[in-house]
Amino acid sequence: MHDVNDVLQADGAKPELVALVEIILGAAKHIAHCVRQGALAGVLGSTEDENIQGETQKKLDVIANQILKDALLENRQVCAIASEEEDTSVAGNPAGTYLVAFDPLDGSSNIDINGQVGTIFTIYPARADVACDSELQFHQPGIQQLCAGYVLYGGSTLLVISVGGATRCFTLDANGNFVLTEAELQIPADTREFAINLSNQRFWRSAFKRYVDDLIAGDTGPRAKNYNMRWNAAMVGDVHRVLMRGGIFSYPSDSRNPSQPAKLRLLYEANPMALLIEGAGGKAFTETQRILTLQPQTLHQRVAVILGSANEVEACLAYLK
Ligand code: AFP
Repeated sequence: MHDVNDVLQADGAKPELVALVEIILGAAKHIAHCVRQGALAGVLGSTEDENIQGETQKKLDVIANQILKDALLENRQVCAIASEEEDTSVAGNPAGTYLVAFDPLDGSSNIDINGQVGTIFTIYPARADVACDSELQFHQPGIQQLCAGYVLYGGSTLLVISVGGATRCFTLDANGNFVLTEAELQIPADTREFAINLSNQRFWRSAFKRYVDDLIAGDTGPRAKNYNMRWNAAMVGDVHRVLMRGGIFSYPSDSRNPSQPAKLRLLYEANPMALLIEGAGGKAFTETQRILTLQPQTLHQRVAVILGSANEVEACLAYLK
C-alpha cells in the first residue's frame, strides 16, 4: 500500500475526498513542471500587479493559481475555492460538498533564485447554511479541516498530507506517481534549531525578543544549550525541515505595520500547517491559543505562528504569558 489513494482511504478518507486530492495533485504536477522549466518556459520574474495583500505577484504565482483554479472549478464536488491570489472566494457548484483553499506558490520570492517553493492546500466541508459565493463558507476553525497538505517543489517533489490522523510523506517518482516514502512523520519533542526572521526583532514585543535572546545566548544563557538557526523565506520549506528533524518555526506578531500585526495567513498557511504539525506530534499556536481552534473573521486574516517541537513551543509560550 504505497499510493496516495490507498493510504488516504486506509486513513478513513471518503473516496470523493481522495478524488478531490487527486485533482489537486494533478494540478501540482503541472506546477512542478513549470517550476522545473523555469527560465526555459519564460515563467520567472514578476507581473505588473499586486495581490489583495499588497504583495507583488510573480508570474509563477499567477500561473500556479490559474492551474489550480481551473482544475478545481471543473469538479462538481467543489462548492467554492479561496486562494492567496484571489481577492474574494470563488463560487463553484452550489451542490458541491467541499471547499478548497490554497496558497498556490508559497515562498514565491524564492522562485527567481531557484530556491524552495510549494503549494499549500486545505479542504473543508461546504456549509449547507451559507451560499456558495459567500466567503463565510471559509470562516471555519482549522479543526474542521478534512484534509491538509503541501507539495514542496525542491530537490525532489514531495507531498506531505494528513486527513486528520498521521502526517504522511510521498515522493513524486519518474512515472509521475506520488509514492509513500515516510509513513508517519514524528517531530522530536526537543530541539536545538530555530527558524525566525531575526531582521524583524526591533518590531517584536519584548517577551518574544527575550525568548529569542535566550536561544542565541546558548549554553551561556538560561536555556543552557546551543541553538542553530535556519530561515528559508518559504514557510513550506521551513515547516518541512521541522517535520523531518524537529525545530521551532515562528513568525510572531510585530509592530512594523499597525494594519497588519502578523504576516502569515490563517486559512491557507497557518491552519493546514498546524494540522500537519499536530499529526506529527508537534504543537502549533498563535501567541495565545492553539491555531486550529481560532475562529476566522476574514478570508485573508493573518495570525502569529509558533509551531514545531512540542517542548520548545511550550518554552516559547511560557515567555509570552
Ligand atoms: P511569499 O510567498 O510572498 O514569498 O511569502 C512567503 C511567506 O508568506 C512565508 O512562506 C514565509 O515564511 C514568510 O512569508 C517569509 O517572510 P519574510 O520575507 O518576511 O522573511
